[in-house]
Amino acid sequence: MGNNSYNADSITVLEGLEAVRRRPGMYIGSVGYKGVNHLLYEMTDNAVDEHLAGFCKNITVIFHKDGSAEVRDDGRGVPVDMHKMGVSAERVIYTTLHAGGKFDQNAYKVSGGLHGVGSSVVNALSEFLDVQVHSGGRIFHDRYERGIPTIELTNGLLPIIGKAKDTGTWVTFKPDPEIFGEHTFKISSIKSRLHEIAYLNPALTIYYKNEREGEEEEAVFSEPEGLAGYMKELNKGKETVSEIIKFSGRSEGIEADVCIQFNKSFEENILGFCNNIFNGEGGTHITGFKNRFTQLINSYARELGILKEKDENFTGADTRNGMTAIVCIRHPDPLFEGQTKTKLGSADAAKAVNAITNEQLPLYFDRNLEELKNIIACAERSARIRKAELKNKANMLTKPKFSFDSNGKLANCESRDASKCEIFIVEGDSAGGSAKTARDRKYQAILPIRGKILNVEKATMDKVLANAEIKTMINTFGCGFSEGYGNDFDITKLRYDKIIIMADADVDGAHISTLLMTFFYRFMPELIQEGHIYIAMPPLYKVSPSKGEELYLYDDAALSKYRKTHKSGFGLQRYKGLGEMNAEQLWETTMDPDRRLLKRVEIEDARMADQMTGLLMGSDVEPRRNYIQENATFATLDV
Ligand code: 1YM
Repeated sequence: MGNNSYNADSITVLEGLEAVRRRPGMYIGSVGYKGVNHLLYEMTDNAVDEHLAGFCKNITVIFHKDGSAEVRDDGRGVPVDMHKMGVSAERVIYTTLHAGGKFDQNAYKVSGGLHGVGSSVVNALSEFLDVQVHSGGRIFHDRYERGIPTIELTNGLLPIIGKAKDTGTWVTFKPDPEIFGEHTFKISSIKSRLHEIAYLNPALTIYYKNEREGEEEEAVFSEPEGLAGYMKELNKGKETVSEIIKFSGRSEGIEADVCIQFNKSFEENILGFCNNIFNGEGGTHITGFKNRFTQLINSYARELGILKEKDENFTGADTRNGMTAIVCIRHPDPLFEGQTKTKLGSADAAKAVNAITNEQLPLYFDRNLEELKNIIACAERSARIRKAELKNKANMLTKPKFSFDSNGKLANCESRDASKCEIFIVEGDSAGGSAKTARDRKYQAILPIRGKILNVEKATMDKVLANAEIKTMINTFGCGFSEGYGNDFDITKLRYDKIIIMADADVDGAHISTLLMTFFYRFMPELIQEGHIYIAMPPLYKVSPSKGEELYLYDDAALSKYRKTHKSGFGLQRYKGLGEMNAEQLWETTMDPDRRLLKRVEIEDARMADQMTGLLMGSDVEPRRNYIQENATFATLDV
């Protein structure tokens, strides 16, 4: 095929990219900051694929001042030679939707959803995209605007703009405001993702640089210890009761790396990854691992005489009491399902991980009997408490408390139509009082909580359940809880469509929100997954101009914007806490469904909160203060 056939095809090519621009959500999920981040992840995924193919060791990610991002890798460079379409292969890769051709031969591609079509999707949704390919001693250049090439080719090939000593691909792109409005990269999420990629790929180094005004910083993510390093991070500040156990294997064309360590907490924290993608909703790989682990522990416990003939088996939850684990698989053709398509659904993954665990873990236990005994002791402890709890729990949780202002605390709403009801969890009695006055009694319930709720990260299960605030929350929501001792959670019983955390817009408020998110993440994760948890966004400022209307401003960015248009002649009031607002103001700014701003808590926020509580509750005051101040506004809006 010659040039003409590409020209003819190029019409359909552009139509393809136009389809992406018309329905961006279909390709990248959202047009909020998550969509913007997704563009970056598509680019880094391509670079990570090149690493997995064995050709790239370093990836650089730079956020430029103009809102663009640049990703560089030192791989082979995107192919620039003539493609059968009659133009440089690079053009085909960036302009056609299914240019994953060669990629499909890679056994394991990272791309969780787009399977190599990523580059063209990013191109279609970018105001501009600039490519430099370093290969064969030369630098090739290409550029696009909203997916349309702006560089003229010579005989179908790219211009050469210089000599290169290295090889690799450098791509700079700017997410198109026509698609994403004002949304830009959420860099805190990107940084944790880059760090995660470094843990999952121990031979890869990732350089990160932010050049955006006021945000300048640099970091290097390199984790040669891999999953073991990740485990150390996850268990930081916890008292461990076993070594880090690591094993790997291959079964049915699926590779798995598993890392396990027990600590003295009573919780279970198992992270699943498939092809470098975090599976927030778990999936078959985790199920396969859990099932086999429980079977192994039970059979060892019997073999060692710890479980007698008359004893019943440990439950799955017993055997995972105090377990942190990372299950990381590579699958040639994974299937994702669930609310957010982050749950691994491939049935063969369960079988494979089950088989690999069964083959590898006994090799470790047979050589490390003491470790095995420590781990069985965790299961025994859990079983003991479970039996004691069973009696206790019956007393604690069966009494339905659903009355008006029970304990003098909950002010319930009148309606029993859960789909219309919402509950505000308010810190402090005084703010709680204003909220009770301000609310719409028909649909809005108020649950004041006193002080800081127990840090569920640190507390043992029995303490958690004995805590008054937590008991009240479990009773009030109506759907039980899930952790450890059997899963009693039933989301269909939820009495409120929205559970809204309302805390001060300051350091302590951020802390309380973090603790509550950790609680939900641990005990009622489905509430987050199904989108029932929100954070209320009280205003930070009220401006009162000498003429014109008073205005509430919700963040510092809004204030600087306001200052630009109103040089002087306005009063400025800064709200430090909810308590400073009277009931009417509280209603207008934070509670009225027609005017308020709510931020829906995503499982990612909660996962970060979960990892943050260690930091927040630790004894190091200084890093904690820094963290909270940097992140007091972590609830960025994605509306
Ligand atoms: C900053 C983004 O895209 N790097 C990259 C992409 C490719 C290659 C190398 C590559 C792959 C292969 C052969 C192969 C791509 N290749 C293709 C296609 N970095 C970035 N680095 N040679 C080079 O997979 O066989 C698409 S992307 F289509 F050619 F395979």
